[in-house]
Amino acid sequence: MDRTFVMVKPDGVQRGLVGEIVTRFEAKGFKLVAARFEKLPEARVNEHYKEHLSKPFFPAMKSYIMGGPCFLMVWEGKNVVSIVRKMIGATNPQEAAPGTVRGDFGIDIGRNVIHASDSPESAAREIGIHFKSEEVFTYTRIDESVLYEY
Ligand code: 3AN
Repeated sequence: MDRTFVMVKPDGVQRGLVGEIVTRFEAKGFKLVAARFEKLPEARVNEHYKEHLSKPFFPAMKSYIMGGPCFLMVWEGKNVVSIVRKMIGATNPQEAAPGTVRGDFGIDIGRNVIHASDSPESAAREIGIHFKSEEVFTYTRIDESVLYEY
């Protein structure tokens, strides 16, 4: 089954949106298989955002991401990477459609509430940065034939 890495950023945590966000993914049918609440260490921020290290917005983004605790998760389900990307909306909340997390709860690109992996390759990389394999659980939640047509 596919997996993706999702993180509620410090603005989302401080605004009390963790429960709302978790509820959306659970209600969609995805399974939460790992979660941790933590203030990200600098080395992992640099590793996670390594493609943005030289971008002009990086220093401000880094201090925002490290400015408070984040809620890190791994979600599992069929096509979870692309579906979660649709559910979080465009990077810039001003362009994110209503009904998406960023479209409903964000305004500025530098305070865009949530991160989710943009491809299966990114998901594997990001899950590996933030979670040990034993922190990602395999368990039975429901009879999945209720959820999937297969
Ligand atoms: P996404 O998070 O939608 O995958 P990326 O990977 O392009 O978007 O950007 C990573 C993060 O960098 C964004 N979530 C956002 O917080 C920040 N970011 C991207 N572009 C900008 C920008 N032009 N100005 C400020 N922050 C930005």
